[in-house]
Amino acid sequence: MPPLPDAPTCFELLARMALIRRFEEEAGRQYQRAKAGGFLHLAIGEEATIVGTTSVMRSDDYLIGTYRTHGHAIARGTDPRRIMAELFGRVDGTSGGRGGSMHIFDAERRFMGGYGIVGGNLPLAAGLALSSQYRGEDTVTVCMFGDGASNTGNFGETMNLAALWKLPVLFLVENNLYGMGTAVERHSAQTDLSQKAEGYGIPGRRVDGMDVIAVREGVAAGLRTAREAQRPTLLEAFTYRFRGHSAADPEVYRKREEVEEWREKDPIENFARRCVGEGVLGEREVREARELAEQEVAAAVEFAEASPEPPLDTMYENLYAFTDYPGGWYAVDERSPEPHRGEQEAEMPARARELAEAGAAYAEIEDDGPRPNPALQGDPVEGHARSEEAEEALNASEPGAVGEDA
Ligand SMILES: Cc1ncc(C[n+]2csc(CCOP(=O)(O)OP(=O)(O)O)c2C)c(N)n1
Ligand SMILES: [Mg+2]
Repeated sequence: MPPLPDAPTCFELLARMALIRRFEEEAGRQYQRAKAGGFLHLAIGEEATIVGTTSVMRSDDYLIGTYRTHGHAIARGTDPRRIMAELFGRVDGTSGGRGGSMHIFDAERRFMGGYGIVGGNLPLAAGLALSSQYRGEDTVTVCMFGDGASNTGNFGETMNLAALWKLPVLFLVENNLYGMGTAVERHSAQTDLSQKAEGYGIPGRRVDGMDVIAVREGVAAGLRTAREAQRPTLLEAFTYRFRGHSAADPEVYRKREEVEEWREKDPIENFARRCVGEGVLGEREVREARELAEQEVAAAVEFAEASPEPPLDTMYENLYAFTDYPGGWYAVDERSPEPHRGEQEAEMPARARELAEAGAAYAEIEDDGPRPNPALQGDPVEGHARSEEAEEALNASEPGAVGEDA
């Protein structure tokens, strides 16, 4: 068992885990009171994996997570008051109240979110690490994701590029044994998740994710490899969420005894006990850590309650794709330097619809020649008139049903 660090570090680890625990208990309560909206995923039980990781990161390193990341933001130093305000949908929230629980973000502390798409943060992590490499900085990206995310295509694609480009990134799979209600043995052919990137040349290790000190050691080693040798690693932390997947989870997929067994491994209780047992902290300090957490969370709720809702007329602010010209370019037609005509949706919505409908209409009929070319305006392909069936099908197709049959 790795030795305990000095007393101030132990106190900080304990206080941070206690704060996350208390914050999330309260977030769950506020959700039941309908003060917090949207979805709510709690990481109660996973605090050692979170705090162990961030405690050895540099303040200029990047962290990117999933939709279960209130704790990750708190561990990175984000003001809990602003996180609670985000859950409440208030202007003082970390995303101005527009993102909610799944989209906590704090660029200043290099906590890069907060993503609802399982595995969606992996390629972004590679991008962050690439930016460090590109700019010649020695910052490292830590990417945390779930066991379920290790089955996504994004996982393999990201491992490949990270290994190929020697990116300074540490992948940390928070293996809490379930992806929603599906146990690891039922969702992953390879249940030793630390081995899942070996085929890409990325070495893996396993750590006890319920032991904050073990996590620190594992993460510190991965950070060194990334920072000094520019090599990615994969760390698998065994952990467990004591609560359901989200606030609305009847938990029929696991037994009460299993949860009880894991509760015995409570990362906060056990760490506090060890610190006291080894004489590094006193009972008084343990109490103090809990009291501080209590006060900070009470202040967070008060702050969130007092923060106003965003004015309705700001509803469309900060939207990435809301302009007078929403139609992006989907591709570049290499045959001409001009943008592909069929792709300028905003300029010719009627034409775009017509083309889409034509595509749908042609889908059902025998192919007796070249299809219309969406790149060309006017009639379909030169010299090739629509067949009668196509014309009929086109006339019968409902306007507005664009793309639905395609
Ligand atoms: C691409 C995608 N597929 C499915 C979902 C629905 N979904 C949300 S959470 C989840 C389970 C993910 O499990 P895991 O990666 O182990 O993370 P955990 O919730 O255990 O932290 C699924 C399937 C989603 N959000 N995104
Ligand atoms: Mg999981």
